Amino acid sequence: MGQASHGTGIGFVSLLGWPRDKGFLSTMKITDARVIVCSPGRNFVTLKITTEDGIHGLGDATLNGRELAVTGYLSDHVIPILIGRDARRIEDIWQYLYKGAYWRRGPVTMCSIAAVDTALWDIKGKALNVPVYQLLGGASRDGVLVYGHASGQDIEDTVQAVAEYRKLGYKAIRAQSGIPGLQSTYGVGRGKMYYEPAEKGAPVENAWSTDLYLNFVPRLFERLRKEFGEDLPLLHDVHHRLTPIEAARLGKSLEPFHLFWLEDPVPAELQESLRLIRQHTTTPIAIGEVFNSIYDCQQLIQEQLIDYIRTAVVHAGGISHLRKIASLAELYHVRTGCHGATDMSPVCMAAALHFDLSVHNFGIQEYMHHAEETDRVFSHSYSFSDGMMHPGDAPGLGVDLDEALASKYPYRRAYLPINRKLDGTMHSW
Ligand code: EZ4
Ligand code: CO
Repeated sequence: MGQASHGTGIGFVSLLGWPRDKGFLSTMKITDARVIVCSPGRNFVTLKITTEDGIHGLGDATLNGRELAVTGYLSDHVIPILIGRDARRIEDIWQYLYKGAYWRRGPVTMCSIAAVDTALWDIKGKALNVPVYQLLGGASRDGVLVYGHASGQDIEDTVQAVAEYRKLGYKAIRAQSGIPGLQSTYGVGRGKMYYEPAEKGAPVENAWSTDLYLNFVPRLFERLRKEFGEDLPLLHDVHHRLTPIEAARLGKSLEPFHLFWLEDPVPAELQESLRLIRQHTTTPIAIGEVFNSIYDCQQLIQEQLIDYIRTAVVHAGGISHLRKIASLAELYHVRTGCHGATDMSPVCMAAALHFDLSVHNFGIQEYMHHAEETDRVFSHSYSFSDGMMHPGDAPGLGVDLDEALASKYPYRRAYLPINRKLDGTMHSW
């Protein structure tokens, strides 16, 4: 029943007696949905849903390095069962795709559901002529605090990069630095204002030494505090590279420099491992950019093992699911800190900003501005000023996709780097 009976006039009468195919109001049927893959600076996957009244909505579906798996999931398995559904029933469609798949969770599934969910929020905003944040309860703050990425080849280079970010108005800054003795490290790449780790061809191989890293990082932050004083919020991303006891040592050694957060100190599949880190340090912990559901962070939140939850709209089931994660987190004094690197498209960035502006327990938003080609393909109403961002007041998400221009940037297979210890052992990147 459901879709097939729409408009036939033969009503299915449920056990409660309500003719389910009629509903209380008229419907707004989905008439078309398409996946647009483009590579303006880097690869992006976007879902575009159109309704019978001509309104369209966009959802980001980009899964860095595994983009076409999501494209196939959407085109082959989701779009055929979306056509004809009522675009206004966002929660019901979310549950239809989640429960209806039988198979639970996973990045490919959750990215696909996220894309549909995000596009439907965009459509609802446009249909009601309001920005999405107004549908989410309205603004809880005047603007969204963001942090930028400063990086350098060595400590002095990084000090300079942080100074440049301050000049640009940033009120919070993540600092990553090259380490003497290692050819490359996470977060230090092409260009000062921009870090895009995915490369064409086979994955680049980085070399790693935990010993060199652990000795080096406290020196970086000692120098940064000396230069910039006590008040500048500083962040650092470990990028899943330590064991729990190593992370405990790092957190402890960074305490004098009171970071805003230490990100992904360990790979977090083993959630109880965070207990060990917590026993040793008061450095705030942020985790979750690779998580795709509330079940991935339930223990971390309920045991208060983290301070910031980093799940992103595109990778964790869309605006609807992220709100549930935030509500759980709110109970436990955990705040949000959405992933916002360049491998999430401006559609995701806009969705994150609507979420950030509205959700009560917002903490901070990562912001790494996109390449110029990206911004030309995805024009957007969000803006940055004086360290803060705002999603703008355009109806819906406030992002448009120029499909003609997008078609000039065809997909190019690219991979994130891999990481090996100095003796060749495979390590987390
Ligand atoms: O390396 O998004 O905090 N930000 C990050 C990112 C990730 C990339 C991987 O696709 O860790 O820069
Ligand atoms: Co990170």
